Amino acid sequence: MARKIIIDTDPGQDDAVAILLALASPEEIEVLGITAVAGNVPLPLTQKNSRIVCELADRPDVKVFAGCDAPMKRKLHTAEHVHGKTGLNGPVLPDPTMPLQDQHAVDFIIETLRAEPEGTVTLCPLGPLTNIATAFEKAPDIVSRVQEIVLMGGAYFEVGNITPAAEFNIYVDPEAADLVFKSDIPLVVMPLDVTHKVLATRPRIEAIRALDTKVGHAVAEMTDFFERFDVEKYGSLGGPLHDPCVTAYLIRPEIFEGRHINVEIETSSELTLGMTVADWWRVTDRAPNALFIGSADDEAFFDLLTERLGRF
Ligand SMILES: [Ca+2]
Repeated sequence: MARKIIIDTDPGQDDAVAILLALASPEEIEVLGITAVAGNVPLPLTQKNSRIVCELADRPDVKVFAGCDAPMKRKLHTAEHVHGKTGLNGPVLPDPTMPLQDQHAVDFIIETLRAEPEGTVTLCPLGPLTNIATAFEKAPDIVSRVQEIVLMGGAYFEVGNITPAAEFNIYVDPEAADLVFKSDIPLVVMPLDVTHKVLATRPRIEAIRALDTKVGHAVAEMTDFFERFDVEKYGSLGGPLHDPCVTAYLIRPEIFEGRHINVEIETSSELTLGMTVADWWRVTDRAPNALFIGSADDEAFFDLLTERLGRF
């Protein structure tokens, strides 16, 4: 049976690929809705980009909701320097014609978790955790109803990409992340430690372009755009595909390996704000709260991604 999920997202080229991978995989994943949050770019763009991606997938029926436009307690930091001015720079895609839902994303999350049988809905945050934490704060009764949270965020060995100590999604709203990591919900975390091993190298991008479809060209152009920035920044062979690790995990968890450990979020230090303090070596007796992924079979990941994108 397909797993029911809500994708919480701030597209973002890699968010777009994660959404496409989910929508291409109905045997494993049923997308109940997409909730947009402010992150890589401001909310008016992330909700619009979410709809652009659904239309690219020929899925105007997917419900897209706009959520929080700023972190719980802080000013929004965005990442146009990575994703471009629109957040989806690279391909030229038409403005969406499908509607944005009237309901607030936070209320959709609450309503869905209350309506679906307990323990059957997985949350998939691909951006700052503001919508999720706000829903938990507003409706504490839904916390125990969540099956699992599979999220992209954090880093341990790769440390930080927005500050020397912090990964972007966690840094933008550390209070929200803290609330989620303390929720007692089973967590699967895709930190930079794994996403930096899943690189969109030139041959992999060309294999996707060679699908010679609307989606194949768009994804190749998105990863082209991403690659220019990341290759320069990290000196790597290609740009990391962060967010698709989340949806790939739902389809083929055996691609990934990690440790069940304690992970806590720094919320007060100015120097290390948003750091994911991961007890990888188990040097404390703090209780494990997350499956913290450290590696992936990157060949298997790109085989899966290319095969699924070829379905469009
Ligand atoms: Ca994202």
